[in-house]
Amino acid sequence: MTNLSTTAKITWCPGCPNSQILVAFRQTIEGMVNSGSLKIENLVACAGIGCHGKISDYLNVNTFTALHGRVVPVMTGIKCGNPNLTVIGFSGDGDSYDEGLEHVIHAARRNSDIKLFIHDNQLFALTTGQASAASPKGFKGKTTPGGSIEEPFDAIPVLLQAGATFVARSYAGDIAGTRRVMEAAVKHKGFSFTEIIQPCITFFDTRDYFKERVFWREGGPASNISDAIKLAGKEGEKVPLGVFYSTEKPTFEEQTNQ
Ligand SMILES: Cc1ncc(C[n+]2csc(CCOP(=O)(O)OP(=O)(O)O)c2C)c(N)n1
Repeated sequence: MTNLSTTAKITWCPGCPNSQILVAFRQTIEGMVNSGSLKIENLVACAGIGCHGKISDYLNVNTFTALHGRVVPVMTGIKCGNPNLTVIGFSGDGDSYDEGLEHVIHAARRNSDIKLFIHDNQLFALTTGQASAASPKGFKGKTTPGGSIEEPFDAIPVLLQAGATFVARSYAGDIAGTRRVMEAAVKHKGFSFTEIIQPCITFFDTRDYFKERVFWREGGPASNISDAIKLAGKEGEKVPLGVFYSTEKPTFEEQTNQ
């Protein structure tokens, strides 16, 4: 039986939902390996810089920790170099919506066959609580003591418009649900984008806020982008979870091998 645990000491804050993402991912991969749908030696888990990036220390698989905001080009390079690999990346809202947004959009546009998981805690956690592009308007942090004056970036509609062929949202506190979404994201052929709501219990504890508002959308993914954007849209105070869009298109790497 495959076991993805390592002996590295977990240095996330006790109770951090990053640990729940780690458990969901380990269970997803262990299940896929044990059922024969994935070979562990064919998996590469990449990570960006931030609290989320520590996940690479806690996974007994091939890993690569990229520069801040540069997890997607590293993943693309790995996949081009060896298209037989399953390439997964963990990133933060700071890492992928501030520093590295251009890479994410172009990977979606190319339908690069890589799987990106965003740990969305709506701020820069590792650097102790500055506002990120995902922080809500009014967010008070180290760089916005009077409250952020900016509207938050809503990634899912942008990624759908850019060409992502799989788009989903999950909530770290629901390990079983996150595991379901992760398995679908990993099995998807093409660019998969999954935003995982991951409250930062130290600098912006939104656990109670989200616990009351998240819900799993019934039914399957939408068959077109405008319906997918509607499915993913927040309805008043409610935050939908699930796979909003999933479609097949030729991948970037299939075409680079011409
Ligand atoms: C080029 C560069 N700029 C800035 C930093 C400093 N830095 C390290 S982590 C981080 C924020 C990470 O935020 P996020 O990606 O949301 O990850 P989290 O810590 O919230 O998981 C920043 C700005 C850096 N390491 N490299």
